[in-house]
Amino acid sequence: MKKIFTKKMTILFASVLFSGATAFATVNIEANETYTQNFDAIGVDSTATLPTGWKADKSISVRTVGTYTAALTATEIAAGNNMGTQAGNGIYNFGAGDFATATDRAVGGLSSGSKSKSVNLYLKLTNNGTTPISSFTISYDIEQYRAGNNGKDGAIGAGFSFQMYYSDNDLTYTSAGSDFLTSFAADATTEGYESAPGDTKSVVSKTLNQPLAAGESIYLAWNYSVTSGTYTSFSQALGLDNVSITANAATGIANITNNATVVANNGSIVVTATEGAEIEVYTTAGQKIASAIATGNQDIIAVSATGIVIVKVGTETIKVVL
Ligand SMILES: [Ca+2]
Ligand SMILES: [Ca+2]
Repeated sequence: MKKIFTKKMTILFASVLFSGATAFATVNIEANETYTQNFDAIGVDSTATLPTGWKADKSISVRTVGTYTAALTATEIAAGNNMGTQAGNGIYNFGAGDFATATDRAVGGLSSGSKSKSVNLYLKLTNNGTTPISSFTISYDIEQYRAGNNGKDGAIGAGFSFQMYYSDNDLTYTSAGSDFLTSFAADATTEGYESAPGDTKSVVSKTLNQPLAAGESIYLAWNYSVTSGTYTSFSQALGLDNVSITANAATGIANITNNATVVANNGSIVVTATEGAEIEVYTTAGQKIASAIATGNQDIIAVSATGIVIVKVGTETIKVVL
């Protein structure tokens, strides 16, 4: 009798954990897989639920990323053709065409003079494979749903941009650089398009050089904000669409023990080993060029050498090609 009771309690506990799974929503990806997202499945509602693994937020600070954890799971407002000059600020569900019926959707933002100075779209990616991912090849479109002159007294302002960021802890976000910056020059007028989107700029097959160990997660954030300065009236409405992310397999990957892997990645050695294990990197001539103590997580060791190097983890060695 006692045993049966324990089993029931275990099942109950497991189902409670499972019902809370949406709180831990993520997009699973493994080496050599490609994930795509066109947002069309979110439908036409103003408050459309974002796809699994996606979140959004807004803030009153320009060019500022928040956190995936605290962000929202739905859009706030919808627009498409003929977006109004007085359209409200916030997190948008854009339709390419009539906002109430268009099947091609995108998500993004619109600033006002004092609110939604940043709108962020977040994606959590988890490596659910058994091998490390060395980097990501990423493509997406930024679509413009309203023109804006962004200028005081009719002058032409700075215009708006989307900048992609990344984070391995959802606390500190780092800009992914100019390859992932999409800027729109301010327009002559502030008005919607008869046929939206009025303009599209694409990021095509750019490399995000961030490795991701098996079982670990990386967070991406697309920040919509004014390109420079803090003046955000007469804003441009921009949305994100057609995201494609390929997880690149590591070259020179080696399982050197049951619980350690070594990967060469663009000038770095990426080691995942038991905490406390001694890591040493040697040239083929036997000169030690780097060393570290394993943290138990993914350790990235910068190496200036090219070609073959020898990596020693604990008592085992492996050759990798940089
Ligand atoms: Ca589109
Ligand atoms: Ca779409």
